Amino acid sequence: MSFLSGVVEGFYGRPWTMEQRRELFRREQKWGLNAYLYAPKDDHKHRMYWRDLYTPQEAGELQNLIASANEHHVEFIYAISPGLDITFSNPKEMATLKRKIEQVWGFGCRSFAVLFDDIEPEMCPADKDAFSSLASAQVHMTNELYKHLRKPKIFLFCPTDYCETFCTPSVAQSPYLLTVGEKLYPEIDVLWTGPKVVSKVISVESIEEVTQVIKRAPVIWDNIHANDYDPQRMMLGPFKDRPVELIPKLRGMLTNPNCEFELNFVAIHTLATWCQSYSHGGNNRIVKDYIPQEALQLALSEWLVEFSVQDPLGGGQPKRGADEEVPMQTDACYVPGPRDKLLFTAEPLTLDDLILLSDLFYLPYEHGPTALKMLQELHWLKSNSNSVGFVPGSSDRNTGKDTEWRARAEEFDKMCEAVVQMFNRLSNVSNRQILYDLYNFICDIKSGVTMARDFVKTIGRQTTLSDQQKIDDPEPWGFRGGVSGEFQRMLPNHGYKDVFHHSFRPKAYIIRPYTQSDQSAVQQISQEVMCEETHGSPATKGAMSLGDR
Ligand code: GDL
Repeated sequence: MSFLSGVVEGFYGRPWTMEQRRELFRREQKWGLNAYLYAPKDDHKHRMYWRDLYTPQEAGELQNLIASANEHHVEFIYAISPGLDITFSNPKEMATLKRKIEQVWGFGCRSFAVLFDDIEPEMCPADKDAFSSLASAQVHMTNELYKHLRKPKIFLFCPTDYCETFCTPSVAQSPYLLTVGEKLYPEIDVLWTGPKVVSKVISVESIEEVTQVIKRAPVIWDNIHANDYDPQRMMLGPFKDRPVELIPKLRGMLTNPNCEFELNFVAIHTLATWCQSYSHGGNNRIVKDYIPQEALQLALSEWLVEFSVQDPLGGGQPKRGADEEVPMQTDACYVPGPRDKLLFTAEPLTLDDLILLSDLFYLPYEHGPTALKMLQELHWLKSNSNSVGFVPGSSDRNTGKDTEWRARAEEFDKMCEAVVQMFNRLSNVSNRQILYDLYNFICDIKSGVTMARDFVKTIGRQTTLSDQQKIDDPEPWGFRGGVSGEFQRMLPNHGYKDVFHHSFRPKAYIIRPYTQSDQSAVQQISQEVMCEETHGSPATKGAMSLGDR
């Protein structure tokens, strides 16, 4: 198999079900992908209790799963992660590892991986005596297993230093990677996540560099669509910022996507489009343009169809064949009278809804265009709040600026309304499997947007007394995130990036005397401060006196 393409189930959290994995294989085959790396961090027998053999029931399930992968021409690669507690120098440990892998071999699996990601790099005293470094110990054990299995065609190794940021002092000079390059059998492939754990961009040059060191083309384990590190995010943007020219320089590309199975339609579909952009036609290589926005559009159009499928995986409401009798329901033939309430009818989900959804939950380092626009507008409305007569007596009141502010506030409100409508249509879709995977995220964004919307109304003085009461004494969804949320709010500018970018970097200021021309800027700052302190409620009096002072 020349280029491995597909999915690694390698995230933390609830592993996918067998039925979801079978569905994954169907999709992979349909979209031309060929590999699946089984590495769910929280499958006990993959990592924490790697020594334990599978029970007969588990064995049966895995055997069926592997058969299903074969039927769909998807290479099933079983990964084991013994690194948390293995003693490399103890022969019993090697025997245990072999026995475990032999069991999986017995299930019909012929491709394997040994993973050493996310472990302590410290060796125990016994290993320190036996090996010159952690890399030597890991490589020794991996080579041994590879030989024992009579050199499987596909055998992967995930180093502990699996991305550039983990390498000291650099990729080119990393003793760890140099050992891997020197000592790991050349037929064993090496996994690599790129410059970072979650890489924004993976450039051709960066791959050429690591290839030199590890002496083979890596298989990318791509975390671009992973969401196990942030419960408020899912990644619905397109596979991007990995140039198609990478393909001939790689041994494979596997994506480790969102924990929620149904949220990966876009991630996997766009990866497949990316893979198809490069193919070998006889002696010629064919490189098609890969345009992420187009790939996304294609994926979303196909995903839209899935939303109207009735309960594909058999959960939720019972599945009904066309010839099955519909159970009698008391309200099944209820027809409202002329003066009765109309029956609820669900509006169908639209492609625009899905585009908006993807924009709101795009990629780790990037928001989609509409989300960006909403953030920019909110920022503008907040920064120009003095244009709406916020400061009594301000000369801006009812001027062109005031009109512009109100027009933009109205536009912002419409964008917020579109999010609420999207939520309503999503919550009515037939495919409850997708909905349930989406639910927490769409609830969260709806609350976030509603709060922003209320805030803008407050600045525009469009709040009623009851709105004001809600702001003064909010329900718990007015201050979300629990203790973690509190921590975030207490940090400068609410986040890690800003803590390091703003607080600890020296800055140069020019100090000069105050002049008359500074007045409006000073008043604006004082308003913003007061606004923040009162969580958005107009504190005009205080702001006035502070600004004036
Ligand atoms: C990681 C883990 C992976 C996890 C991902 C995103 C690798 C090789 N390992 O470091 O299990 O899902 O980050 O949180 O990527």
